[in-house]
Amino acid sequence: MPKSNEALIVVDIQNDFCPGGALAVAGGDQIIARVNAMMGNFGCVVLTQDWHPAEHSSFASQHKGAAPFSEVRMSYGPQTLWPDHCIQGSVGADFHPDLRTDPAQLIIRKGFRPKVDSYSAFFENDHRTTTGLHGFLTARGVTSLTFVGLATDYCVAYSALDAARLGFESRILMGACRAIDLGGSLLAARARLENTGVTLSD
Ligand code: VGL
Ligand code: ZN
Repeated sequence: MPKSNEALIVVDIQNDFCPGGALAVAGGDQIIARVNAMMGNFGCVVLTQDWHPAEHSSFASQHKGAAPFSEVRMSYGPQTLWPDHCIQGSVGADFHPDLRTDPAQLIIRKGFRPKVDSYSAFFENDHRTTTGLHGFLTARGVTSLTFVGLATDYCVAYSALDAARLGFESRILMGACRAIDLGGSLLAARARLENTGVTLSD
C-alpha cells in the first residue's frame, strides 16, 4: 500500500530535456518507463515543469554576445546561460508524451519569473522566493521524498538539497535520472548531496 507520507517528485521530464529537444539531456527519455512504473508506490505524486517566458534571463539569447553554457553574474549570484528551452505553451515545454501524468496530484511550474531562474522545486535561484511546494507537502503530512527526472546535476540536485535542508527525508534514485554534466557539475552535485544528507541510490 502506498504511504500517505511518501511523495515521488518527478522533475522536468519535458520534451526539451529529452533527445531532440532544445536542452537535450543524453538518454533523458530512457528513464520514463521506470518512472511511470513507480508512481503507484507513492501516496503522492508531484510533477515539476520548467516554464519560462520567451525572454527569460537564463537564456543566452537575452545576453548580447553570450554563448549558451557560459556563466554570468545575476543579482542573486552566478547563473549559467542556457539555450532557449521550455518556453511556456511550446511543445518543448510539454511533458514527454510517454510520461504518465494522470497519477500526479500536483504539477508545479517554475522559472516563470523573467528575472530569476529556478532549478529547485522549492525555491528559485535567489534561494528566497518560494514555489509553494513546501507548504503543499507539509499540509499533506508528507515527510519523505523520492526524486527522479532531469537533470540530475541541476533541477534534481537543487530540489533534493533544499528538501533535505527543509527537514524532509530526501532520496534520489540515480538510475531514474540523467545528467547534463557541464564542467564537472555531476561530480560536484554528488559531493554536495552526500554532505547534505541526501541518500543516493540506484
Ligand atoms: C534545468 C537547466 C535549465 C533542469 C532547467 O531541469 O535541470 N536545467 N533549466
Ligand atoms: Zn530552465
